[in-house]
Amino acid sequence: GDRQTYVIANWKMNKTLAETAEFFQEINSSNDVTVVVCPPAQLLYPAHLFIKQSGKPVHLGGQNVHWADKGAYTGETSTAMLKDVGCEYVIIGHSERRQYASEDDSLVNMKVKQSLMAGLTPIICIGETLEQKNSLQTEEVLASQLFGALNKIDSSHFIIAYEPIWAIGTGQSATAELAQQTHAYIRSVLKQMFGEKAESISILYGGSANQSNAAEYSKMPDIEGVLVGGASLKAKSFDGMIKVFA
Ligand code: G2H
Repeated sequence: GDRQTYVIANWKMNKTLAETAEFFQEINSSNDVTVVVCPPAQLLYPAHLFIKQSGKPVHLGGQNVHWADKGAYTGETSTAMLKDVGCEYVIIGHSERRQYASEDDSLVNMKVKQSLMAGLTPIICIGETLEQKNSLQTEEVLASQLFGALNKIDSSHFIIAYEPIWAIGTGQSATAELAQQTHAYIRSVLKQMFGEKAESISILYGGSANQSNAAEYSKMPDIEGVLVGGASLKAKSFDGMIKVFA
């Protein structure tokens, strides 16, 4: 189809400057899939330089962003700052930010709006907890996260990452069949909101995705790539996943 495919690294709070340099020397990347690396904020600019130096087709993204243009927000990073150091993408509403930084859907919505205005592509994370899954609330939770995150947004220039919280960093990845079924549901909600434009929105799977399970996800009609944490830290395993989707 005409949906873009992505393999995206979310390094979370990992890596030194030296490890960052090494990573971009080692990865191979590919022109057949959009590869995005999201390092911690402090490593964005050196990462940008390492990517340029390498000549490899790798794009850069932030892991978080603030909703305001600028001002008295100690410790925060603006969309303009991300763009200034070479970012084209930004992860918004990751479950770890929802959990540890109390981000809710309305804050996610403000960040998505701000990012779209700045010309950054938001990678919007949604996903249910184990408790919600077990009480059969998955669809309800995802629909409310989508309506919340995308409230009063016309542009469909964003990426959705479905990251079931029970699968994050646990090794308990969702089966490709379950992920496909959930992605199809997510697309049906996006259709309610965006009509036919929803057909071209990429929906990525995240949650213990790795070199061995990537192939199964890649075969599914509504899975346009992966958002990868643990398995993105080693250039070799991240490369393996790029190859699967390329
Ligand atoms: C989900 C994912 C990347 P991991 O958080 O965003 O991490 O692949 O380690 O489960």
